[in-house]
Amino acid sequence: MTERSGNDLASSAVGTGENTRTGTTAGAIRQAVLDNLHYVQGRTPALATRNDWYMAVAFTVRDHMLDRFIRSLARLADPTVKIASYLSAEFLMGPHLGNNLLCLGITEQTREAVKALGQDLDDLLDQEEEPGLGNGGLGRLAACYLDSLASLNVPAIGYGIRYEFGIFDQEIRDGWQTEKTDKWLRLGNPWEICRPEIAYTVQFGGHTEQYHDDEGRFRVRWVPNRVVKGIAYDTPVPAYRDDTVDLLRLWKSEAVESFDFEAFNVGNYYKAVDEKILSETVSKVLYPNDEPEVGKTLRMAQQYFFVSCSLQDMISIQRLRKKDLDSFHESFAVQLNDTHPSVAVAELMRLLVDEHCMDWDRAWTITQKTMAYTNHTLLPEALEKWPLVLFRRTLPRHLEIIYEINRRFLDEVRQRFPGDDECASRLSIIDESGEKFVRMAHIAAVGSHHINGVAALHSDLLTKTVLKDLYGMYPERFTNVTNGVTPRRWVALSNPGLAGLITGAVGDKWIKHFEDEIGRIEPLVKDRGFRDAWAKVKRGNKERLAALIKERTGVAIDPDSLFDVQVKRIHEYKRQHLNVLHIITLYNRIKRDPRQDIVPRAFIFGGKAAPGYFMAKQIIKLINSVAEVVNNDPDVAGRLKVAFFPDFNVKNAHSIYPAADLSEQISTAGKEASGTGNMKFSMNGALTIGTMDGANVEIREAVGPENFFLFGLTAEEVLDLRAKGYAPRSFYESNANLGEAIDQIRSGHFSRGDKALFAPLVNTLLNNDQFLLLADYQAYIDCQDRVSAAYRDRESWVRMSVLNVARMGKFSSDRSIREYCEKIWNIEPLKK
Ligand code: F58
Repeated sequence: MTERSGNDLASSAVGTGENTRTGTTAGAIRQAVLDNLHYVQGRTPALATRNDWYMAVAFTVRDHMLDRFIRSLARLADPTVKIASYLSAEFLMGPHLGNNLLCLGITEQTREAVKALGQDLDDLLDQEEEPGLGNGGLGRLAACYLDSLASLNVPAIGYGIRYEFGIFDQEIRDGWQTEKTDKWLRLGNPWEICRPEIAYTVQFGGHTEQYHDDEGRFRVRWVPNRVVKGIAYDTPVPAYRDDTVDLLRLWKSEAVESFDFEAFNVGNYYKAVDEKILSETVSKVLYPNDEPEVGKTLRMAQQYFFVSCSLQDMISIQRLRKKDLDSFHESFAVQLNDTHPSVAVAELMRLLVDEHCMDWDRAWTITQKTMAYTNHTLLPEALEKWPLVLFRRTLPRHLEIIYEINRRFLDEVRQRFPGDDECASRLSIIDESGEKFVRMAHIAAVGSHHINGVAALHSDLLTKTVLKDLYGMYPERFTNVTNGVTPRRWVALSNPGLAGLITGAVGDKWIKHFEDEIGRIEPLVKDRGFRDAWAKVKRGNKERLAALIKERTGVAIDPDSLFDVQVKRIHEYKRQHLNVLHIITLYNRIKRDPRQDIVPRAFIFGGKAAPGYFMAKQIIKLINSVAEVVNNDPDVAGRLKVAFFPDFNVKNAHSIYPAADLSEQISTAGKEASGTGNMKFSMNGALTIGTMDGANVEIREAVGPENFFLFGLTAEEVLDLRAKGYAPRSFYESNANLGEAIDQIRSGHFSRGDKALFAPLVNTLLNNDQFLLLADYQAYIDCQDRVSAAYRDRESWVRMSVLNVARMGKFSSDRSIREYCEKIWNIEPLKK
């Protein structure tokens, strides 16, 4: 490699194959890393920190994507191309470096290149701080979908918020969760490109005025009392081994004028600074709750802020295409990821009618042809609604527009169901039963051409429960798209051992065409050598996880034990405490007969609790309290171990899913919309113990009922039991083992004698067991006994494990995205 000047460097990069900036040999990559270390980080190798090296490698990898990124961006201006706009308040992308290397196909060369520079690629991968811009499944789904959109060559933009602080970092202190601010931008973010010139103003508050314009038309003017600016930050999202690089565009809020020099005097100067701080708070922090926040002005401001920037951006792309707004819906398919962006319905109407003088009916047709809404919950309390008073104060013009939409909608309702005032008030976008609210699911549904749930059972239950009346009104709009996860990140990247084994056996097409190709490993289930290699991969993954758990928690677990894993947000409906009741039951069996032969298990938990969710925090404390007793009891002799892995996030998940033997998917039937962790586990060869809930139903059908441990009440039985009158105490009183476990928790057996500690949890179970733990307890224990028996026959277990992976093709997010394209967006993936 020759020495080059800075100018050479700038001009040599564009579009050529084997130059020093984007060449793919180890030598070229090595030189490019050195150049970036020098020209971007401003460091010599001798003084470079690990972060400097990470940044230099990251910039090198980004350089490799830019040419294709620029070309993909240019394609957005092509008027014949329809763009999928995925609007989501959360994108939980996970670390970028490893995934981008994988997609570009330069991991091994890069490993060699950094080795020649005295660095270890795994250390540099570990250096990356992941952007935790999401709470859980919903945000991670958005990230998997972007991966699939790119890999299927669908022109797409993910629009969201560039939170300065993402989901909090979780630490465990004395068994309790504590929260630390997530300062993910502290050391710089090499993946984003700030585009200060792509900026839009967003208005808040104030009032509206009616007037007639020069042509005598009735118009409304919105006079806001606050204005902020949204700046675009662009992150490339590469296809797996293909040319498309899609766009994740996140908005950061700023003051419109950072300093008002005109009015420079002491008083106004401080006012200007205050204004700047206030403006920047809009995108400051992700709300860490897994249920909607009612009445938080800032949360509502965040939603409107990113929706308005995104729609203005689409309009400006439409202008770039030299097309008028009459064909907006032909250029954009907007997907609303839950109701968080649903103010988009009113905002698009405002932009078309108020700002672009379109007549109402035309604007409404375009809006409905543009929007589609995905629902992610069946919990009635999780359906978003905003207090009307707050809505009027923050978005006065939008409230007027919503009233007009509602007036027309209710006319339709009354025509359809004449005389049924009850029905009209249930359907109304405005809830007037008490304090007035705007029902966001209703505005989303009324303004959309399609409404979908995220698993077959969920979509079906939606039409019978929380969206029943809307279904009665618009049955043709309802459909299902079962969730999926990307096999790139969740198998190829995070489980290199398994990926290598599969590729060695059937080639590597499965990574791009999981749905069609992964089934090719099924015949190998009969191959002894393949099964042994399979078991060896799992064993290696378990050893690595055991070492990590030792390092993070101090708990030593035996890689030969059954790894029984439950990782997900902590929530009562997900029933982590049912899992705990099983642990206590096994513990009691050992205490009764310490010498009995039991299957050793390591119970691994992970997940964050919303900071204000008292019961979820109790559950974390309970897990750690039971762990303390069980892990240290000499009678147990290490045969049961319990570990709470702190700070479950995408990076940690990479180590956890591949090491699991058993996947816990034990929510109360009818509560989990889909689940996606269930898919990640099964794709990595874990067997599932689960209820008939969410996508478990479809996973079981796909992998075969004989390869799935099913237990518990069905959604229908849950409803029946509740209707009959569910008395949890009767289960407690009639089941000795259950009674014993609950009494132990209550008596302080796991809390050093502190009887008060878990009283709230025990009282809830005994008196108000909403999630039917006690009703499902015995079925769960019996099923776990079947799991243990099955695990004793390792040969058969490995066979089931292979079959699980072989039959998971359907759960690739590529399949989900193809369905969105066909059923909802009317987009054909671009042919190359
Ligand atoms: C999840 N929802 C569902 N919401 O619970 C899960 O079953 C499903 O698989 C997943 O969506 C993807 O469809 C979820 O993660 C949130 O995190 C919201 C964040 C904002 C506040 C309300 C909850």
